[in-house]
Amino acid sequence: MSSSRRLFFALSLPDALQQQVIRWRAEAFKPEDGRPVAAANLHLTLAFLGEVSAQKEQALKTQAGRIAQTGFSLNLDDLGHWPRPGVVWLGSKRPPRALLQLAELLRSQAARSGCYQSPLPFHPHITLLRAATQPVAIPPGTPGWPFNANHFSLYQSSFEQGRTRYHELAQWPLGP
Ligand code: 2AM
Repeated sequence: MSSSRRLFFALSLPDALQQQVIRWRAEAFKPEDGRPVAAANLHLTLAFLGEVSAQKEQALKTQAGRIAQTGFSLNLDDLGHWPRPGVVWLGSKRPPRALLQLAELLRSQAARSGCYQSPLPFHPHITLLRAATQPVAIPPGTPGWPFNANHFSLYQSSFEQGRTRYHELAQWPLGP
């Protein structure tokens, strides 16, 4: 019997940017606003896959490897709060077309492989705080970090010793 894993495709944040974001976050929000996501867990999800069998995982990796997509730069200059899932997020006021195309491709490949895809429009974001279900004073802006994406990755999400951990399983380059 094959085991299944909880998987998603995402862009990871460079370590230096993770540190800049968490330093700024500590100043920008109050402890009661929500539970901060650990620096190493900051990422931008491209396609959430859910529980995936080993066989399906292999097929999704093969399809991901066929993607020929250029790299891109995005400016992390937008902030918002979704009270229902309790998420405070960092995003981009003008997400580049290449980012939207990459996510669309991964999401349609996932759907064709039988991974349920939300009908809600894709809104690229990096979750900063969770359990943010009460009103949050969102700061007027961010320092506007530029972020160059030159690869995308497949991650496994697991819950170990009371913590969510993301393990990178594979990565693929984004072209020049
Ligand atoms: P979130 O940060 O907005 O919660 C790993 O769990 C990643 O997959 C997170 O970035 C999370 O988005 C996203 N995710 C989790 N469950 C999801 C779902 N049912 N649909 C879409 N994305 C999901």
